Amino acid sequence: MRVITSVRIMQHLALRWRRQGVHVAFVPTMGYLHAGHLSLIRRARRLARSKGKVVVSIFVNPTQFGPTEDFARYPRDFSRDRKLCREAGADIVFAPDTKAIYPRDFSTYVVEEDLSWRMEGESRPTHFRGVGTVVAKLLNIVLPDVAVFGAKDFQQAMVVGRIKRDLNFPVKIVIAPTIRERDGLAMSSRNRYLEGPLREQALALSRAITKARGAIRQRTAIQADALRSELRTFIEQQSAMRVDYIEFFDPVTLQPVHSVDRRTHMALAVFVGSTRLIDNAALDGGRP
Ligand code: PAJ
Repeated sequence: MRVITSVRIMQHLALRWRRQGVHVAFVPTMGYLHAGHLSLIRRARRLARSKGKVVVSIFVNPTQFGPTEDFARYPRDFSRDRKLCREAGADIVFAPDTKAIYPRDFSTYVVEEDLSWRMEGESRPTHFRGVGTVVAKLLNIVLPDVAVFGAKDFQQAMVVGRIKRDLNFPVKIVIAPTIRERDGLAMSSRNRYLEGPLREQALALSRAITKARGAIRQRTAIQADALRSELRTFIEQQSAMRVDYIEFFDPVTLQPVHSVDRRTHMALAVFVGSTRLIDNAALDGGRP
């Protein structure tokens, strides 16, 4: 496995692979890897097949963090990440520094204008502009045939899929399932912020999904507002928890629904102390 930090070297290698017909599978990440990321890398390994190449990028992208968010303290551990990438079957770790991706007079952004407004986009107004821009850049540098994203960030995966279609990126977008801890907590690099009793309280996110599933199993359709306030009360029983949003929506259009049923998708964002966690699931699924 090779580590590349130069944009030019990475793109030259990608162009050479393209000329040679080498199949490339790509997993973009911000590092501090956990089992969720590793499942994406293993999926990419299978997609690339034995003769193909797997590229993992590690880049904490400043443009997707708001001014009051955790960019500076976002966890980083490059030597551990590098080892994990090798073990999971990566061929290349692409780890550029900020200057390589954003030169001083950088002034071009990719803004998706339909799926981005609600949920994460409403709470984090410049977030998807940063994600769209860096993902577009990474796709142009790595030139993959397929890129793997996690369902953990469902809205992000949908926004990326729309950008790919709208801007004709010649790449296939694959969405891989959310990997969870044994007790249901969705894996996240931010879980490391959860100290003491906060770790236990954070279970309220996945439990809220389980509760919503239970509710629709008992009744055929439920008013979204009623279910939302029931779940908000349930979550905020925990002293350190504050709900940012709970949304029920159509999984294709991301349009909110008034009446929740088995076809509905649920997403939520909750502050656990000062850490903001997100989770989501289809309401007709098994254990979240
Ligand atoms: P990051 O949060 O590091 O996540 C990288 C990829 O791993 C994303 O596709 C995310 O959905 C996926 N992922 C995270 N936790 C997961 C879990 N528990 N199960 C399955 N997949 C999981 O998402 C980003 O970085 C950035 O926004 C990025 C796309 C790299 C652009 O900067």
